[in-house]
Amino acid sequence: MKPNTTETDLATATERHLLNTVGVAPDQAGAPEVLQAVSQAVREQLSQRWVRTQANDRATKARRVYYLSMEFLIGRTFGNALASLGLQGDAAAAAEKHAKTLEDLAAGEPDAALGNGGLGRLAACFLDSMATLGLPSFGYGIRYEYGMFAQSIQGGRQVEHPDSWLENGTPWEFPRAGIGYPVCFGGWVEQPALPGGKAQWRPAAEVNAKAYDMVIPGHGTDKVSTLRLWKAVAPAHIDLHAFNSGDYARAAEVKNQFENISWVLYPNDSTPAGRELRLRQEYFFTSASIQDILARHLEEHPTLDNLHEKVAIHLNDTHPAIGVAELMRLLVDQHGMAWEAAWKITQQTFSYTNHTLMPEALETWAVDLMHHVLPRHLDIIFRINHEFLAFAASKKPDDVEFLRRLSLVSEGGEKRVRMANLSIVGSHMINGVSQLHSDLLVQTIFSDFAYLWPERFTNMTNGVTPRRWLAQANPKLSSLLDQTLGQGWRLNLDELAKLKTAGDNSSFRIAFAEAKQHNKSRLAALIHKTIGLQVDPTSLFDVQVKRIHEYKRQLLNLLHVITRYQEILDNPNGDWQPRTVIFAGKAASSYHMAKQIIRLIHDVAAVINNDRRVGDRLKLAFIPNYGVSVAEVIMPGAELSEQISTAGTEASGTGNMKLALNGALTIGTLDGANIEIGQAVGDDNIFIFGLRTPEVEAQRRAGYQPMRIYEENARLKSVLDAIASGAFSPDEPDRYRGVVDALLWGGDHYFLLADYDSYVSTQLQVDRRFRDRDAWARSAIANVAGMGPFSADRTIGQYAEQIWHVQPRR
Ligand code: 26V
Repeated sequence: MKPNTTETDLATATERHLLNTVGVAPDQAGAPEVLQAVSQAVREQLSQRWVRTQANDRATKARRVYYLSMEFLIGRTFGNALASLGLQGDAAAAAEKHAKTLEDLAAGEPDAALGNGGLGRLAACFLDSMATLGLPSFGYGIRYEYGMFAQSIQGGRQVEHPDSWLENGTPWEFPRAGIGYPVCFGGWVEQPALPGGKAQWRPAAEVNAKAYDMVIPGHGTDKVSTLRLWKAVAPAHIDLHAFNSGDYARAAEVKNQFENISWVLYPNDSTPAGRELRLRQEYFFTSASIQDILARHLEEHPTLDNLHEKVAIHLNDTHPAIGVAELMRLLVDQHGMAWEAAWKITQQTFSYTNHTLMPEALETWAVDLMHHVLPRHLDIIFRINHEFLAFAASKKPDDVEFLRRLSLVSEGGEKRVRMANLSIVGSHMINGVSQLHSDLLVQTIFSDFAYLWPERFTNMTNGVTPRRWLAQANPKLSSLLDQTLGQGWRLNLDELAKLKTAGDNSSFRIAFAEAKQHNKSRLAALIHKTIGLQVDPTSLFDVQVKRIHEYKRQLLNLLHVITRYQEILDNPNGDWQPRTVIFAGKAASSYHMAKQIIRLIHDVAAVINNDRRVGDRLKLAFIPNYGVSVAEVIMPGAELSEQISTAGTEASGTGNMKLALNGALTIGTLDGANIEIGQAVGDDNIFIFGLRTPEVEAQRRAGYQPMRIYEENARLKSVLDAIASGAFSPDEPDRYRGVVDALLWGGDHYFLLADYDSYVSTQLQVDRRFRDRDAWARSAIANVAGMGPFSADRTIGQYAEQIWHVQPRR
């Protein structure tokens, strides 16, 4: 929607900003300066929308939703902001004056990579949908100075580099000088002298949380939303003594002790980081956010008694779960509310999404640590637990094990606070992120809670924003869709269903295939630019891009690659369908096995890509530094989407949705959202293989024996023997012993060997389908046509209606 302001002439504004804001003579401006100036011109227009949106919400005293998340994986903002304002044409003209294209400019913007993977990117897609649906909403998080590390590959190994995305500032944030809150840590609690009296927290330290707002433009609307990020700042009075006495080093050290809270994103994914600093981060941003929420409420309402009627707070996983105790503390200790009333309000205010079933990823904090960092909150958690267990005991008298499992505090060894349990007890709604995942939550890890409160558990299948993942990332396909369907799909993705018959139209199929070919060439160019490998752009582009994790089974994919390699050598005159297998993804810096898998991919690639006997029939590429911007090039160029996690382990997946939306066919297990994708695109248009969740469970119980599979399967044996004997690491033959041993002797926890045969034979079906280019195009089109339900607009619409009870204002 084009803005109706007095200055739509972006070119004029750009020249003004070059001179007045950037400080450069317009004829001297290079791409970075022009990017800065255009961004400033765009920022002005967003700022005006922002002010209007906020004024409107204040005037109507709107009920608002607050999305609390440790991570927001935003990526770049420039292109998205232009699209939302309908200013791409004007911006291109402004850039043209300086002999630049929009692509030249956009490439200079660093990604805002304030997240690890799926959970963080989902939060960013949700912000886009909340703004677009016009929900009165805020995201709240941390303004990390350093986001997700940058990955380079040296000698086949991952090397991590700091991501200093703020080095040159960002035009998309607005520091809010007037908005800050104290956040306290440590100290002790003075218990009340008389029963019914008040506890007093005497903290040992205090840090300031300072607000920085990022503007989140909506599409097809004047509404914008806000992502408020907190930066930790040492209080001004801090150790003035050291400073005054000239001990600057000591003064700096003390300052750092406070400010390090918002320095760096924890680069772990799905593994508990039992570090005190992370607990401080969680409390820091949660406390600041809730203080801000209460302050806003009290500006519009005389009392906190109606908080739950005006405020919905969503916990994105358990990372902000301490908010349950913090809201209780603020209501009871600071605002003098009675405990019972405060608890009712708290439960009605919070809701919680779980994003993983992996037991090792469920957060717990040692009681001793919590006592040290947040003594008052620990007291509050104990009281919540006491009352909760009394309630639970009334439902199943005499079942001690039941109570033990429900308790917010685990006993047996070191006592720990279970943040998922706290989140459930403190929330009125709890959801998983795909139908399978939500069902498994209720049947497995949360079954005792579901017994108490079945009505609190629900499903909200994830979605992705079609603005970034189709309109922006794939202009070629988008313009074909515009010609065929009109432009409405951007705001109503269900319109893609109209493509269902388009697959029958041969000229549409040809145009569709041309768009894919264009995007494959773009991806091939990225591969060449980043790793110097030439790939055949007519080969089948087979893509697995996501965090590197054992449960996602990149290694299973690699076993297939090696199988194919060996078979090509055995049968050099066979009629092989040429393939390019593409990987990208980061491994947590401390995750040894994941890093070994990256190294193995590189070692295998070095052998295959240089084997003249193979030629173009098989190529293996690892694209370094996977992130949002790299994904925007990969997704449109993919033909086959690898979604091969062990059934029951991937909560949902969202890359699966982005790839299918861009016309890739999925090869996948019946896991996470793959199941719903299959239902939406039809069984003929997806390649499903492998064990199902109950079968995995049954084999685990019966005693799974990977060694037997190895002994009985010559093809598999030959692949594993090659890896184990150093065929891909001749300079160090034992390098991958550990990787193979984990499968053969370590129990193959993720059932790679069990699924191997089914996977390899399904890959042959993929080849066969691909050779019939017409049939492939029909299936690819059916995938795009079926993706309507996987818009984040659908997901957010459901959250708004069923959990948050906030009204869209579109
Ligand atoms: C845990 C931890 C533990 C401490 C260190 C930092 C850290 C960071 C993230 C996590 C939890 C990661 C959970 C996660 O990303 N789950 C993914 O969520 C996606 C969105 O719902 C979903 O599509 C993926 O299937 C799921 O793996």
